[in-house]
Amino acid sequence: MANRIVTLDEFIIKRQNDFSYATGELTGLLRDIGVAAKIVNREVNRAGLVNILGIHGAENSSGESVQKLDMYANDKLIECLSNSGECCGIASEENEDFVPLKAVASKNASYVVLFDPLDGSSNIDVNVSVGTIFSIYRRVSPETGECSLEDFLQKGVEQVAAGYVIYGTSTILVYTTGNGVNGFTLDPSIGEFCLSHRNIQIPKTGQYYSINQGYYSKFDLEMRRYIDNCSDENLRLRYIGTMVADIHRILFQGGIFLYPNTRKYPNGKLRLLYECNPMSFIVEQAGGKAIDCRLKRILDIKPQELHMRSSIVIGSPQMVDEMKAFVEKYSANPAFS
Ligand code: P6P
Repeated sequence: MANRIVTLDEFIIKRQNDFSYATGELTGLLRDIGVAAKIVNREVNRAGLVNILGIHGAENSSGESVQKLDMYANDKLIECLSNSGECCGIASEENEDFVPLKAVASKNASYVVLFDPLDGSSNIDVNVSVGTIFSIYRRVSPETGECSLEDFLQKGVEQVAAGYVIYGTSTILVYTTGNGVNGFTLDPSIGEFCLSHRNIQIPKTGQYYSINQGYYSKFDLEMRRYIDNCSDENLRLRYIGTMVADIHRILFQGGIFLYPNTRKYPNGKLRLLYECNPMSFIVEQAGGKAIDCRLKRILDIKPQELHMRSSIVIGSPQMVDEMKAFVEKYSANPAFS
């Protein structure tokens, strides 16, 4: 039947054979993330009504003031993952260090989850889309004890699953376990994420480029020349200021998103572990590419610390290749010539 509803739970269970580890483990994790997303969605939608807007007063590990909704989303994700029994630890943009979780059952949990609980939080107060980004690894430390930092500092190629939720005109959860990318739209009338975008394939090229043009004078020469070229090619600039929303558009319509290194952020602003790696896994699984401004594949970067930043160029494969050719042609860096 063409229009039969397929819920996220049903889809995960049907596809758990794709997952090379013990069946059921990933199902539990993804289900719990889906529950957290529904709870966060409810509060994001109510944020304008309930007094949870405004600055929470705390600061996160990157020295940015934390909005109350950030903390709420963070707490809900930790709570839901603690219940799963499959997660032995989490790392979050909002937590300085990783947080070991005591497995609910006596079993020793096998996975760690990293997340940005509410990406684009500066947009919350002005009703612009925000998102949640998550990244799942199988632990590498002995399953008998607590998780350790090495479980979290794995290369992006080691991810077993990654996804995001975009809280926009509708709430959509997009995820991959390494066998393609699928999207689920939340139907509030039944409280279920329902399959809405099967086997997402990013267009090979596109008409959009997404970058904070305000930093133009602070980019390296080759980046400024590439941006000029985008303008010469009559590409359209779209920049929301929420990474999830900017890349979600590109995933469906084609294009390229760039957050290069600047003077303020010499290694780029976006965090490797819970922003760049999961978004890169998803985009690569949809047929796209993701590199940093030194032209290194994002998923091959060895993390040095939890909140490590990276520059990123991500999107349609032909456009990323064109940008790479530009850097190789115009960069003064001998490494590229
Ligand atoms: P800028 C949001 O704070 C965020 O982490 C990403 O979601 C977004 O792409 C970027 O920062 C926006 O940064 O410097 O353009 O405001």
